[in-house]
Amino acid sequence: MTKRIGANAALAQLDGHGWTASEHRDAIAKTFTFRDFAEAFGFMARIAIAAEKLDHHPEWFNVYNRVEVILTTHDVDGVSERDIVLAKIMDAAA
Ligand code: H2B
Repeated sequence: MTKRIGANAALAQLDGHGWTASEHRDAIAKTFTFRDFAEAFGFMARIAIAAEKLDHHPEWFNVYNRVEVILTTHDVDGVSERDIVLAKIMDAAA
């Protein structure tokens, strides 16, 4: 069973690395910037495969070399350990 831990508890485990708490909902956010679209989309392709394996999916928005990510767990309507796992995979892949 996935437990809601909240954005602040998650941020404490992601110390630094540019993650912030979303303002209007229990979620964490980060903007990744790459050299160009090919690198941004390559990142998204790698993360898409990891997300499928985890059955945990990001909300994201891409413009050219920028990928804005929001992580939250829909099943618990807030941030869970699953978001920390995906955030760390994203940081390692970027
Ligand atoms: N992704 C995210 N971010 N939160 C969820 O609660 C979630 C998910 N649930 N991916 C999964 C899929 C669920 O809908 C399926 C049915 O397992």
